[in-house]
Amino acid sequence: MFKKILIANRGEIAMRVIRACRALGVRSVAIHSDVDAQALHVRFADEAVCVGPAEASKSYLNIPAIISAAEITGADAVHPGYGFLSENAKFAELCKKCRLSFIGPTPEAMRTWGDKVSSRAVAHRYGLPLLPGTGVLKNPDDAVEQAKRVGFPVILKASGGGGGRGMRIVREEGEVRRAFETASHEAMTGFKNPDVYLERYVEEPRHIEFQILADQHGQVWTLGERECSLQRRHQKVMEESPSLAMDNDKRNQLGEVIRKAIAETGYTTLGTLEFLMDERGELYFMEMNTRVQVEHPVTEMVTGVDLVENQIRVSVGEKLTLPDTRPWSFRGHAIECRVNAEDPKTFAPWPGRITEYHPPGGGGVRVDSGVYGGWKVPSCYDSLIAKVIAHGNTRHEAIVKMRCALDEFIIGGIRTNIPLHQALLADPEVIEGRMSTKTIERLVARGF
Ligand code: MV4
Repeated sequence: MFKKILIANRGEIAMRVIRACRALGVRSVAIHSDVDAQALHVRFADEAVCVGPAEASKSYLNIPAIISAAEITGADAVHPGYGFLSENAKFAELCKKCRLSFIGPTPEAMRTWGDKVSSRAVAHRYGLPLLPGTGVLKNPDDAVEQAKRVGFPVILKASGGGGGRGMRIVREEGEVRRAFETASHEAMTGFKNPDVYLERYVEEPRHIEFQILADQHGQVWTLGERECSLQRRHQKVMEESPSLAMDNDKRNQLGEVIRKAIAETGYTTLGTLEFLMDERGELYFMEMNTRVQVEHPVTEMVTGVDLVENQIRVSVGEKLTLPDTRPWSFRGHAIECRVNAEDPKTFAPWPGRITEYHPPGGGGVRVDSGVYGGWKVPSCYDSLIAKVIAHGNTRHEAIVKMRCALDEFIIGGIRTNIPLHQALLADPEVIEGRMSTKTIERLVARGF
């Protein structure tokens, strides 16, 4: 096992990794920026190193400072969390060169899956279902020809994009050229990679993702799916597992295709395969995330598998072991609400001092948080301050528990989106499990 892990992140995910370190008997090193000197993860880690000023590009993204911090403290591994450097293949490579284990897949795997055109090609090779689409578009003429072949509407996507950035919907032939030009330009300036491809566009899809965990001995676990359709502007708001849109046959069938693909490519550690579901219930592979995700706890709650602890174990080279004497199974239903420091109606960020803080509790309620009463939420980072996860035997039980938990959650001094969550948990679309990527938009338009 590693002796000491440096956590190249902040907030709730840094706390989550510190807890996994404790469970494994590994020492932890926090890094932080100037404004985060009093942050919770700094107080909880065994050691902490300041890596720069508030601006993320000078601290949490400051590769030389982070590697130096690892060397100074004698860490033997780096956990990148999510966001920041978690999908930066150069950083993973540099860690390796400095004899630090990067807790994640190999830099090569990060490159292959990080580039959307190459990940589509790999997915195709291993039989994952794809929407009709293309490789890299050569020029405007090529774009027009391919769009006609695929059929309108189509969506242009940047190969170096992801998570909804750099996309453009095109509904008719006359719009293709211009869309191609702007998309390539944006891709070049935004991702330093002009490559653009296109796919058939699905109106109002569901977003369903599969969690996998793979060791270095060829074992791959598929840990079911998460329903992530409740989003606003590509930011997920509420997630759950399992998805009401899935059944056992579908789950097992796709799970097996995924398991084989991951095993055959030699991919290791945690991964999430993102799918779109169309109105007919068909699933199509979109992209793969090569890191731990914000919403991983809902999978942990229904499988009983500690994903972060296992991510660390497989990074050392340990074999995956069953969490029980029998194979793991899915138990009940889990929901996660992302609590953000923001105005619940306008979504404007609402940083500031937390004057009062009382997190909910009770059986089946979990809170992963990176804040405490008296601390000032800085304005320069993501507004996520806590995640509330509720687990029940049934979906209804999980919903009731979540409503109670949110009612109990006292956060004074700042605004949060808890009222939005309460409105969602009272919305027929959500209660009946008919939600899509437009549910929140509709709720906001009605002025909940
Ligand atoms: C799409 C799509 C419709 N058709 N691709 C957004 C995130 C990125 N991973 C993929 N995204 C989309 N890709 C095709 N061919 C619609 C979206 C999309 C979306 C997907 C999931 C959740 C919310 C979304 C909101 C807008 C667009």
